[in-house]
Amino acid sequence: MLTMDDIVREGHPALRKPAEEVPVPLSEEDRQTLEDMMQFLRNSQDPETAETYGLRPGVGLAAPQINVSKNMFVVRFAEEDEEPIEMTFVNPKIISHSAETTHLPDGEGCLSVDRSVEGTVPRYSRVKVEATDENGHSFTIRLRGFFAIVFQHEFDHLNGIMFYDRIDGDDPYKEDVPPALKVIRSQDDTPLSF
Ligand code: UDB
Ligand code: ZN
Repeated sequence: MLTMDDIVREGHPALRKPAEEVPVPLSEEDRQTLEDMMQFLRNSQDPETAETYGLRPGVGLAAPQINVSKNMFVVRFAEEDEEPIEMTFVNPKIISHSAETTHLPDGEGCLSVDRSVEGTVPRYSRVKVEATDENGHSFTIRLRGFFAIVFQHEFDHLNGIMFYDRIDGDDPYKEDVPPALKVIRSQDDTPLSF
């Protein structure tokens, strides 16, 4: 099983490298990796298992965070008294998004970041996404609310972007700015995003 020891932390090059397209249909290895990632989220959300293994309760995990540089991630969360929603995104694309932006009032954290970072992270309020599931079937889905925020956080990991790249350094709690970025340049000076 995956534990916190399998999750790479800030400073690891896998977190800054754009991930590779996943061949479809998925290999047995890629499907197993996704299953292990989802099991990590389940374990981390189970208070007893989380306590036993020292897991932070995760709502999303992207493959680059376990040093697998592939375009895939898993998301899992439960609203009170509801069945948990589990979703796997392989080779996701944002087809369109709202003009409206949103943010979590208390900012964001990350399983790969062992410190708290002040400031809010602007996200699109709604995104329309095209992706492939773990069985190689493509689907389109509209996301809003917390789900849309988690999706965008994980999607950023596939492009080497960390949540704090999107916090305005001069005004960390600035409201209603588009989720654009200043160009971040990797060590070999190739732009990662714009
Ligand atoms: C998380 N969990 O899993 F608002 F029910 C975070 C950690 C880093 C704090 C473990 C989280 O935000 N849980 C949460 C938040 C709520 C309501 C609720 C549970 N991630 C995933 C991650 O690092 N993926 O790469 C960070 C989240 C910050 C915003 C979206 C993802
Ligand atoms: Zn993260």
